[in-house]
Amino acid sequence: GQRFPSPGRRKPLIGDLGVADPRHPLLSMLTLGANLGPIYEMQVFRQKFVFIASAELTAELCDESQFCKALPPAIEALRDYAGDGLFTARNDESNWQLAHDLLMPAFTKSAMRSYHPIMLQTANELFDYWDALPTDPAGTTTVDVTRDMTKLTMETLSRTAFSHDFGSFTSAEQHPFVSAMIRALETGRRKGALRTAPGGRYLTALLDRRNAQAQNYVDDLLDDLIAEREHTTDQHDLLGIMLNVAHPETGERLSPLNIRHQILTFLVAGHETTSGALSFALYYLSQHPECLEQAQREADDALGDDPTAMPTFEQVPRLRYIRRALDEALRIWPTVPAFARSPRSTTMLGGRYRMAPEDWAVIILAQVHRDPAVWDDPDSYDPDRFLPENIKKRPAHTYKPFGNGVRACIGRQFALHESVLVLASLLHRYDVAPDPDYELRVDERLTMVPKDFYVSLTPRRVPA
Ligand code: MNH
Repeated sequence: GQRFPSPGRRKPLIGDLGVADPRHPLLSMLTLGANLGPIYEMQVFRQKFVFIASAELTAELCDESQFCKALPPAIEALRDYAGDGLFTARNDESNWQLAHDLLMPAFTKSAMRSYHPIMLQTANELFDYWDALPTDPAGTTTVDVTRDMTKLTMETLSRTAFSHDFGSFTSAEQHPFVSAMIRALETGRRKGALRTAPGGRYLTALLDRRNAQAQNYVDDLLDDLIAEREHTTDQHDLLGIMLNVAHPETGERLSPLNIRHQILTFLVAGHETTSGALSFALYYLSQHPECLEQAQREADDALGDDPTAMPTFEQVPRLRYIRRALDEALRIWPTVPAFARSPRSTTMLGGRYRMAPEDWAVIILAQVHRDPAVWDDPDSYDPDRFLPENIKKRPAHTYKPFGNGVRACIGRQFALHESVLVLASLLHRYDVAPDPDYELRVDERLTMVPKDFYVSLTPRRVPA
């Protein structure tokens, strides 16, 4: 077939394997793919990967009439855990439509209204947890942002979706599920890379064996979550809907196995993504005093004199600057760093590149979101890029942190509501100071999050 530019010199057998950092495959693309143009490729063993770096080709791939979601090897490998759950389901698998139809009502505006008090309560527990940490004489405390945002989003998700308390704030350590999940995702990624290697079957079996303990832990946790609710009939959360609601037209229900797949999917998709978004937003705000000030002023104007006040449900969507600060953080660091697309029938992408239905291309979001054809000074942080008048000036499909079309993120409103609510409450309650020596480093799992990122928080007082 057709060859696209690729970084480095391809070696026999392993192909381009040596050129990318195996711990940061997608981050590697930001440097390796920097000068390769809008489309490039890498070959790992016998598997060829095609990458998309330009906004123009992305826009074309986002045309749902011609293209659809694809499952590249790393996502395909996750099917060993998440099966036909929403995220890893193939487009034509009947459980996708069934679960999508059943679960959409859990993501409507009125559903968000019912989650709002739980989100507030969970954020309050995070603040109480921070307030109980040791402080310096000025009352300032230093917090591990990504670790603690992960506690928060994990807890919010498990309480809203499964009415289950993970007890995340009772220990400084991360919840064992989080480490087990990271392990499983890492194993999945390696399995994806090794699938076509010589001895690949043996190597993937070895990886599975090394992951067995983490896998058992996750399995037990899923069993417990289901057992807690098995004999109840309520439909007030995601789990209740999955256990007790039949499709209004077909009368079909989710199978017990599929419910396990969905629980795991939501536990994984629903927390680290949002935690990363919150952490990157706080990183950029802490680095840009003028943005921080504007965000804090917006929170203060909405919430008044009491530093512990939090937004009402109706106030959250009106916190426009904080929302823009978040949108801009997700532009520079889209926490789901890539998604893949296939053509519905053989076509010429960009009028030049032949793609058949069995082909797929991986959109590298961080590259696309920094395409200089669309974004001025693309590496600089500027929330005002998301002012309505500026959004209008850009072509469609140039900003895709939540994916595209029918397979786009079902949790988008959930994530945005939670993030804006938490940022506003946090900035109203504390003054935020960055660690002056911190240089942003990014950890890559299935998602991207800032690494070892700390800020100093000083509780604000009611003005005299
Ligand atoms: Mn989410 C799909 C990004 C928060 C549950 N999510 C996707 C996709 C992207 C994405 C991109 C599409 C991937 C693809 O095309 O292969 N999601 C995010 C980001 C955040 C996020 C950047 C936070 C910020 N996601 C959430 C939350 C939940 C969630 C919160 C659940 C409460 N996401 C999903 C599910 C899917 C998905 C489920 C799969 C949807 C489908 O295919 O039907």
